[in-house]
Amino acid sequence: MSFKLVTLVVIVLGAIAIAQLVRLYEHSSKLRNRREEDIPNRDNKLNANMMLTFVILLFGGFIWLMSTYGFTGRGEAASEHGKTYDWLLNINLALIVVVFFLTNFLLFFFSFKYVRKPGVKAYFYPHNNKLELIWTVVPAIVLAFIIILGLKTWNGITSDASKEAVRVELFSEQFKWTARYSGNDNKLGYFDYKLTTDKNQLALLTTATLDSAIRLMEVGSNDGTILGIKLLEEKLNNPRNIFIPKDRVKMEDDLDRKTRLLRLLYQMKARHNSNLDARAYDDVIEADTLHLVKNQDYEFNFRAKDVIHSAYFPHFRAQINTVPGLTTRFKFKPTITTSEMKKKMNNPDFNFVLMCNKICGGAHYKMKMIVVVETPSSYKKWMKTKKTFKDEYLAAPAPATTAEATADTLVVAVN
Ligand SMILES: [Cu+2]
Repeated sequence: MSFKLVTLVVIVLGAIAIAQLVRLYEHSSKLRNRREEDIPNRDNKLNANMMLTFVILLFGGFIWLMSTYGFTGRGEAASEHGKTYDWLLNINLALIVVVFFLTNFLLFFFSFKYVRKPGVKAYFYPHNNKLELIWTVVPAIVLAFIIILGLKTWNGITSDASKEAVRVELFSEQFKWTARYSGNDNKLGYFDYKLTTDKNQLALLTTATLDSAIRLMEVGSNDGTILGIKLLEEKLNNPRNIFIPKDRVKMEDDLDRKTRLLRLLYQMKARHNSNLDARAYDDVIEADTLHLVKNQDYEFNFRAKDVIHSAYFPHFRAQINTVPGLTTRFKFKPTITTSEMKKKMNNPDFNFVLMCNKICGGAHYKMKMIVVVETPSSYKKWMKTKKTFKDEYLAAPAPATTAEATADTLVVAVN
Protein backbone atom coordinates (compact mmCIF):
# COMPACT_ATOMS: atom_id res chain seq x y z
CA MET A 1 0.00 0.00 0.00
CA SER A 2 1.38 3.36 -0.93
CA PHE A 3 2.20 6.02 1.61
CA LYS A 4 -0.46 8.33 0.18
CA LEU A 5 -3.18 5.71 0.66
CA VAL A 6 -2.15 5.05 4.28
CA THR A 7 -2.26 8.80 4.98
CA LEU A 8 -5.73 9.03 3.46
CA VAL A 9 -7.01 6.09 5.54
CA VAL A 10 -5.57 7.64 8.73
CA ILE A 11 -7.27 10.97 7.97
CA VAL A 12 -10.65 9.34 7.29
CA LEU A 13 -10.45 7.16 10.42
CA GLY A 14 -9.37 10.21 12.46
CA ALA A 15 -12.39 12.21 11.24
CA ILE A 16 -14.74 9.33 12.13
CA ALA A 17 -13.20 9.04 15.60
CA ILE A 18 -13.67 12.78 16.24
CA ALA A 19 -17.30 12.62 15.09
CA GLN A 20 -17.92 9.71 17.46
CA LEU A 21 -16.32 11.58 20.38
CA VAL A 22 -18.53 14.63 19.73
CA ARG A 23 -21.62 12.39 19.73
CA LEU A 24 -20.48 10.76 22.97
CA TYR A 25 -20.04 14.23 24.52
CA GLU A 26 -23.55 15.22 23.42
CA HIS A 27 -25.05 12.09 24.94
CA SER A 28 -23.21 12.50 28.24
CA SER A 29 -24.36 16.17 28.42
CA LYS A 30 -27.93 15.02 28.00
CA LEU A 31 -27.50 12.48 30.75
CA ARG A 32 -26.13 15.19 33.05
CA ASN A 33 -29.06 17.46 32.18
CA ARG A 34 -26.79 20.09 30.59
CA ARG A 35 -27.40 21.92 27.32
CA GLU A 36 -24.86 21.50 24.50
CA GLU A 37 -23.72 25.18 24.58
CA ASP A 38 -23.18 25.21 28.36
CA ILE A 39 -19.45 25.17 29.04
CA PRO A 40 -18.49 24.10 32.54
CA ASN A 41 -16.67 26.72 34.61
CA ARG A 42 -13.65 24.46 34.93
CA ASP A 43 -13.14 24.46 31.11
CA ASN A 44 -13.41 28.26 30.91
CA LYS A 45 -10.86 28.64 33.70
CA LEU A 46 -8.46 26.25 31.91
CA ASN A 47 -8.72 28.21 28.67
CA ALA A 48 -8.15 31.50 30.48
CA ASN A 49 -5.00 30.15 32.13
CA MET A 50 -3.75 28.81 28.79
CA MET A 51 -4.20 32.28 27.25
CA LEU A 52 -2.06 33.82 29.99
CA THR A 53 0.61 31.10 29.69
CA PHE A 54 0.73 31.55 25.93
CA VAL A 55 1.32 35.31 26.05
CA ILE A 56 4.05 34.89 28.68
CA LEU A 57 5.80 32.26 26.51
CA LEU A 58 5.36 34.44 23.38
CA PHE A 59 6.92 37.53 24.97
CA GLY A 60 9.63 35.49 26.70
CA GLY A 61 10.51 33.73 23.43
CA PHE A 62 10.65 37.01 21.53
CA ILE A 63 12.96 38.63 24.09
CA TRP A 64 15.17 35.54 24.19
CA LEU A 65 15.49 35.32 20.38
CA MET A 66 16.27 39.03 20.03
CA SER A 67 18.92 38.94 22.78
CA THR A 68 20.50 35.70 21.47
CA TYR A 69 20.58 36.40 17.75
CA GLY A 70 20.60 40.19 17.77
CA PHE A 71 19.13 42.36 15.11
CA THR A 72 20.57 41.58 11.66
CA GLY A 73 24.14 40.38 12.28
CA ARG A 74 25.49 42.61 9.53
CA GLY A 75 27.52 44.75 11.89
CA GLU A 76 27.96 48.50 11.73
CA ALA A 77 26.88 50.16 8.46
CA ALA A 78 30.00 50.67 6.32
CA SER A 79 28.64 53.45 4.12
CA GLU A 80 27.64 57.05 4.71
CA HIS A 81 23.93 56.65 3.95
CA GLY A 82 23.96 53.30 5.83
CA LYS A 83 23.72 55.17 9.14
CA THR A 84 20.45 56.86 8.09
CA TYR A 85 19.21 53.55 6.72
CA ASP A 86 19.91 51.77 10.03
CA TRP A 87 18.29 54.60 11.98
CA LEU A 88 15.18 54.21 9.83
CA LEU A 89 15.19 50.44 10.26
CA ASN A 90 15.54 50.82 14.04
CA ILE A 91 12.63 53.28 14.21
CA ASN A 92 10.49 50.82 12.26
CA LEU A 93 11.51 47.97 14.51
CA ALA A 94 10.84 50.00 17.67
CA LEU A 95 7.36 50.90 16.44
CA ILE A 96 6.59 47.32 15.49
CA VAL A 97 7.81 45.98 18.84
CA VAL A 98 5.71 48.47 20.81
CA VAL A 99 2.58 47.63 18.79
CA PHE A 100 3.36 43.91 19.03
CA PHE A 101 3.59 44.00 22.84
CA LEU A 102 0.58 46.28 23.25
CA THR A 103 -1.87 44.43 20.99
CA ASN A 104 -0.87 40.94 22.11
CA PHE A 105 -1.01 41.95 25.77
CA LEU A 106 -4.53 43.34 25.32
CA LEU A 107 -5.68 40.31 23.33
CA PHE A 108 -4.43 37.58 25.63
CA PHE A 109 -4.53 39.30 29.03
CA PHE A 110 -8.13 40.45 28.56
CA SER A 111 -9.12 36.92 27.50
CA PHE A 112 -7.67 35.76 30.80
CA LYS A 113 -8.98 38.55 33.00
CA TYR A 114 -12.52 38.66 31.63
CA VAL A 115 -13.15 34.92 31.60
CA ARG A 116 -16.85 34.08 32.01
CA LYS A 117 -17.83 34.04 35.64
CA PRO A 118 -21.10 32.57 36.89
CA GLY A 119 -23.67 35.26 37.58
CA VAL A 120 -21.74 38.08 35.85
CA LYS A 121 -23.37 39.48 32.73
CA ALA A 122 -21.15 40.91 29.95
CA TYR A 123 -21.43 44.65 29.32
CA PHE A 124 -22.77 45.34 25.81
CA TYR A 125 -20.55 47.95 24.12
CA PRO A 126 -21.11 47.99 20.34
CA HIS A 127 -19.55 51.23 19.09
CA ASN A 128 -17.41 54.26 19.93
CA ASN A 129 -16.64 56.92 17.32
CA LYS A 130 -13.82 58.45 19.32
CA LEU A 131 -11.99 55.12 19.60
CA GLU A 132 -12.49 54.40 15.88
CA LEU A 133 -11.06 57.81 15.05
CA ILE A 134 -8.00 57.29 17.24
CA TRP A 135 -7.07 53.89 15.87
CA THR A 136 -7.49 55.10 12.29
CA VAL A 137 -5.75 58.46 12.52
CA VAL A 138 -2.80 57.48 14.70
CA PRO A 139 -1.60 54.58 12.46
CA ALA A 140 -2.17 56.77 9.38
CA ILE A 141 0.10 59.50 10.78
CA VAL A 142 2.74 56.98 11.87
CA LEU A 143 2.68 55.25 8.43
CA ALA A 144 2.94 58.58 6.58
CA PHE A 145 5.94 59.48 8.77
CA ILE A 146 7.66 56.16 7.97
CA ILE A 147 6.93 56.37 4.23
CA ILE A 148 8.09 59.99 3.85
CA LEU A 149 11.34 59.28 5.72
CA GLY A 150 11.86 56.11 3.66
CA LEU A 151 11.31 57.90 0.35
CA LYS A 152 13.70 60.66 1.38
CA THR A 153 16.42 58.13 2.17
CA TRP A 154 15.75 56.16 -1.02
CA ASN A 155 15.95 59.31 -3.16
CA GLY A 156 19.23 60.14 -1.46
CA ILE A 157 20.69 56.80 -2.59
CA THR A 158 19.29 56.76 -6.13
CA SER A 159 19.49 60.46 -7.15
CA ASP A 160 22.24 61.54 -9.57
CA ALA A 161 25.75 61.17 -8.24
CA SER A 162 28.08 64.16 -8.05
CA LYS A 163 30.56 64.81 -10.87
CA GLU A 164 33.43 63.73 -8.62
CA ALA A 165 31.85 60.34 -7.90
CA VAL A 166 33.86 57.50 -9.44
CA ARG A 167 31.86 55.63 -12.06
CA VAL A 168 31.95 51.84 -11.81
CA GLU A 169 29.91 49.36 -13.78
CA LEU A 170 28.88 46.01 -12.35
CA PHE A 171 27.99 43.48 -15.00
CA SER A 172 25.89 40.54 -13.85
CA GLU A 173 25.41 37.24 -15.60
CA GLN A 174 24.72 33.65 -14.58
CA PHE A 175 26.64 33.28 -12.25
CA LYS A 176 29.25 35.96 -11.76
CA TRP A 177 29.92 39.67 -11.38
CA THR A 178 32.40 41.66 -13.43
CA ALA A 179 33.46 45.18 -12.48
CA ARG A 180 34.43 47.85 -14.99
CA TYR A 181 36.21 50.98 -13.75
CA SER A 182 35.83 54.11 -15.83
CA GLY A 183 39.58 54.83 -16.04
CA ASN A 184 41.33 58.21 -16.11
CA ASP A 185 38.49 60.08 -17.81
CA ASN A 186 35.96 58.80 -15.22
CA LYS A 187 33.60 58.02 -18.09
CA LEU A 188 32.38 54.50 -18.78
CA GLY A 189 32.72 53.54 -22.43
CA TYR A 190 29.51 52.93 -24.37
CA PHE A 191 28.34 49.39 -25.05
CA ASP A 192 25.92 47.46 -27.22
CA TYR A 193 24.97 43.81 -26.77
CA LYS A 194 25.47 43.17 -30.51
CA LEU A 195 29.20 43.66 -30.00
CA THR A 196 29.52 40.72 -27.62
CA THR A 197 32.39 38.46 -28.70
CA ASP A 198 34.80 36.16 -26.84
CA LYS A 199 37.31 38.98 -26.66
CA ASN A 200 34.73 41.62 -25.77
CA GLN A 201 32.52 39.99 -23.15
CA LEU A 202 31.12 43.31 -21.93
CA ALA A 203 30.28 44.38 -25.50
CA LEU A 204 32.13 47.72 -25.34
CA LEU A 205 31.76 50.03 -28.33
CA THR A 206 34.89 51.06 -30.23
CA THR A 207 35.81 51.13 -33.93
CA ALA A 208 37.85 47.95 -33.47
CA THR A 209 35.14 46.02 -31.59
CA LEU A 210 32.60 47.07 -34.22
CA ASP A 211 34.86 45.81 -37.00
CA SER A 212 35.50 42.51 -35.29
CA ALA A 213 31.78 41.98 -34.58
CA ILE A 214 31.10 42.61 -38.27
CA ARG A 215 33.88 40.19 -39.25
CA LEU A 216 32.47 37.60 -36.90
CA MET A 217 29.07 37.81 -38.63
CA GLU A 218 30.58 37.78 -42.10
CA VAL A 219 33.27 35.12 -41.88
CA GLY A 220 32.72 33.45 -38.49
CA SER A 221 35.19 32.69 -35.72
CA ASN A 222 38.76 31.49 -36.28
CA ASP A 223 38.16 28.18 -34.51
CA GLY A 224 35.11 27.46 -36.65
CA THR A 225 32.66 27.27 -33.72
CA ILE A 226 30.69 30.24 -35.10
CA LEU A 227 29.87 30.00 -38.81
CA GLY A 228 29.92 33.24 -40.81
CA ILE A 229 27.22 34.34 -43.24
CA LYS A 230 29.41 33.56 -46.27
CA LEU A 231 30.00 29.97 -45.25
CA LEU A 232 26.37 29.46 -44.28
CA GLU A 233 25.21 30.71 -47.69
CA GLU A 234 27.72 28.54 -49.50
CA LYS A 235 26.67 25.46 -47.55
CA LEU A 236 22.96 26.06 -48.09
CA ASN A 237 23.32 26.86 -51.81
CA ASN A 238 25.66 24.03 -52.71
CA PRO A 239 23.53 21.44 -54.59
CA ARG A 240 25.95 18.69 -53.53
CA ASN A 241 25.07 19.23 -49.83
CA ILE A 242 22.12 17.19 -48.61
CA PHE A 243 20.60 18.16 -45.24
CA ILE A 244 17.85 16.61 -43.19
CA PRO A 245 15.01 19.23 -43.16
CA LYS A 246 15.44 20.01 -39.42
CA ASP A 247 19.11 20.92 -39.92
CA ARG A 248 18.35 23.03 -42.97
CA VAL A 249 15.72 25.04 -41.05
CA LYS A 250 18.20 25.54 -38.22
CA MET A 251 20.87 26.81 -40.59
CA GLU A 252 18.42 29.08 -42.38
CA ASP A 253 17.31 30.58 -39.02
CA ASP A 254 20.93 31.12 -38.08
CA LEU A 255 21.60 32.82 -41.40
CA ASP A 256 18.53 35.07 -40.99
CA ARG A 257 19.57 36.13 -37.51
CA LYS A 258 23.14 36.84 -38.53
CA THR A 259 22.08 38.80 -41.63
CA ARG A 260 19.81 40.95 -39.46
CA LEU A 261 22.54 41.52 -36.89
CA LEU A 262 25.03 42.39 -39.62
CA ARG A 263 22.67 44.99 -41.06
CA LEU A 264 22.29 46.57 -37.59
CA LEU A 265 26.05 46.48 -37.07
CA TYR A 266 26.64 48.30 -40.37
CA GLN A 267 24.10 50.92 -39.30
CA MET A 268 25.98 51.34 -36.02
CA LYS A 269 29.25 51.64 -37.88
CA ALA A 270 27.85 54.35 -40.16
CA ARG A 271 26.79 56.36 -37.10
CA HIS A 272 29.85 55.61 -34.99
CA ASN A 273 32.09 58.47 -33.95
CA SER A 274 35.64 57.18 -33.45
CA ASN A 275 36.29 59.95 -30.89
CA LEU A 276 34.21 57.86 -28.49
CA ASP A 277 36.72 54.99 -28.62
CA ALA A 278 38.89 56.62 -25.96
CA ARG A 279 35.98 56.48 -23.51
CA ALA A 280 36.02 52.68 -23.56
CA TYR A 281 39.75 52.15 -24.15
CA ASP A 282 40.88 53.44 -20.73
CA ASP A 283 38.29 51.35 -18.85
CA VAL A 284 39.63 48.61 -16.59
CA ILE A 285 37.80 45.30 -16.35
CA GLU A 286 38.15 43.01 -13.35
CA ALA A 287 36.11 39.96 -12.40
CA ASP A 288 35.73 38.44 -8.91
CA THR A 289 36.92 41.38 -6.78
CA LEU A 290 35.70 44.95 -6.47
CA HIS A 291 38.22 47.48 -5.14
CA LEU A 292 36.90 50.67 -3.54
CA VAL A 293 38.54 53.59 -1.76
CA LYS A 294 37.41 54.67 1.69
CA ASN A 295 35.51 58.00 1.78
CA GLN A 296 35.23 58.15 -2.00
CA ASP A 297 31.83 58.73 -3.62
CA TYR A 298 30.84 56.04 -6.10
CA GLU A 299 28.20 55.74 -8.77
CA PHE A 300 27.43 52.12 -9.58
CA ASN A 301 25.88 51.26 -12.94
CA PHE A 302 24.33 47.81 -13.15
CA ARG A 303 23.82 45.69 -16.22
CA ALA A 304 22.49 42.16 -16.68
CA LYS A 305 23.39 39.88 -19.55
CA ASP A 306 20.78 37.13 -19.25
CA VAL A 307 18.11 37.29 -16.52
CA ILE A 308 17.22 39.68 -13.70
CA HIS A 309 19.74 39.58 -10.86
CA SER A 310 19.85 41.72 -7.75
CA ALA A 311 22.95 43.52 -6.54
CA TYR A 312 23.02 43.31 -2.75
CA PHE A 313 25.74 44.97 -0.65
CA PRO A 314 24.62 43.97 2.87
CA HIS A 315 27.34 45.89 4.74
CA PHE A 316 26.83 49.08 2.73
CA ARG A 317 23.04 48.79 3.09
CA ALA A 318 22.35 48.95 -0.62
CA GLN A 319 20.44 46.78 -3.06
CA ILE A 320 18.97 47.16 -6.53
CA ASN A 321 17.79 44.86 -9.33
CA THR A 322 19.97 44.42 -12.39
CA VAL A 323 17.80 44.17 -15.49
CA PRO A 324 18.68 43.04 -19.05
CA GLY A 325 18.42 46.01 -21.41
CA LEU A 326 18.18 48.62 -18.65
CA THR A 327 20.95 50.27 -16.64
CA THR A 328 20.05 50.71 -12.97
CA ARG A 329 22.09 52.94 -10.70
CA PHE A 330 22.78 53.88 -7.13
CA LYS A 331 25.54 55.61 -5.28
CA PHE A 332 27.26 55.24 -1.95
CA LYS A 333 30.38 56.21 -0.10
CA PRO A 334 32.22 53.46 1.82
CA THR A 335 33.37 54.75 5.20
CA ILE A 336 35.16 51.75 6.72
CA THR A 337 38.10 49.86 5.18
CA THR A 338 38.14 46.07 5.07
CA SER A 339 40.92 45.87 7.69
CA GLU A 340 39.05 48.26 10.02
CA MET A 341 35.89 46.16 9.64
CA LYS A 342 37.83 42.95 10.41
CA LYS A 343 38.76 44.48 13.77
CA LYS A 344 35.24 45.82 14.43
CA MET A 345 33.68 42.43 13.68
CA ASN A 346 36.48 40.68 15.60
CA ASN A 347 36.84 38.33 12.64
CA PRO A 348 40.14 38.16 10.70
CA ASP A 349 38.37 36.33 7.84
CA PHE A 350 35.72 39.01 7.36
CA ASN A 351 35.19 40.42 3.87
CA PHE A 352 32.68 42.84 2.41
CA VAL A 353 30.64 41.17 -0.30
CA LEU A 354 28.40 41.87 -3.24
CA MET A 355 25.84 39.09 -3.57
CA CYS A 356 23.07 38.24 -5.97
CA ASN A 357 19.80 38.48 -4.10
CA LYS A 358 17.47 37.14 -6.77
CA ILE A 359 17.04 33.41 -7.37
CA CYS A 360 18.50 33.54 -10.89
CA GLY A 361 19.26 29.90 -11.63
CA GLY A 362 20.95 26.72 -10.44
CA ALA A 363 24.23 28.22 -9.21
CA HIS A 364 22.67 31.45 -7.88
CA TYR A 365 24.08 30.73 -4.41
CA LYS A 366 27.62 31.05 -5.77
CA MET A 367 27.09 34.44 -7.39
CA LYS A 368 29.22 36.56 -5.10
CA MET A 369 32.01 39.10 -5.39
CA ILE A 370 34.50 40.10 -2.70
CA VAL A 371 34.59 43.85 -2.06
CA VAL A 372 37.87 45.34 -0.83
CA VAL A 373 37.71 48.81 0.71
CA GLU A 374 41.18 50.29 1.08
CA THR A 375 43.20 53.49 1.38
CA PRO A 376 43.83 55.62 -1.72
CA SER A 377 47.50 54.62 -1.82
CA SER A 378 46.93 50.87 -1.76
CA TYR A 379 44.14 51.29 -4.33
CA LYS A 380 46.53 53.16 -6.63
CA LYS A 381 49.11 50.42 -6.20
CA TRP A 382 46.53 47.79 -7.17
CA MET A 383 45.23 49.82 -10.12
CA LYS A 384 48.78 50.14 -11.50
CA THR A 385 48.93 46.37 -11.93
CA LYS A 386 45.81 46.41 -14.11
CA LYS A 387 45.66 46.60 -17.88
CA THR A 388 43.24 48.92 -19.64
CA PHE A 389 40.62 47.51 -22.00
CA LYS A 390 42.72 48.75 -24.93
CA ASP A 391 45.83 46.87 -23.79
CA GLU A 392 43.86 43.71 -23.08
CA TYR A 393 41.92 43.88 -26.31
CA LEU A 394 44.88 44.57 -28.56
CA ALA A 395 47.05 41.96 -26.81
CA ALA A 396 44.58 39.16 -27.56
CA PRO A 397 45.13 37.29 -30.86
CA ALA A 398 43.76 39.30 -33.78
CA PRO A 399 40.65 38.00 -35.51
CA ALA A 400 41.15 36.41 -38.93
CA THR A 401 41.25 38.70 -41.93
CA THR A 402 38.54 38.28 -44.52
CA ALA A 403 40.97 36.77 -47.04
CA GLU A 404 42.30 34.09 -44.62
CA ALA A 405 38.88 33.18 -43.39
CA THR A 406 37.48 32.85 -46.89
CA ALA A 407 40.28 30.41 -47.76
CA ASP A 408 39.41 28.41 -44.61
CA THR A 409 35.70 28.34 -45.38
CA LEU A 410 36.35 27.00 -48.86
CA VAL A 411 38.30 24.09 -47.43
CA VAL A 412 35.48 23.37 -44.97
CA ALA A 413 32.90 23.58 -47.73
CA VAL A 414 34.79 21.10 -49.94
CA ASN A 415 35.11 18.71 -46.99
CU1 LIG B 1 22.00 36.20 -9.96
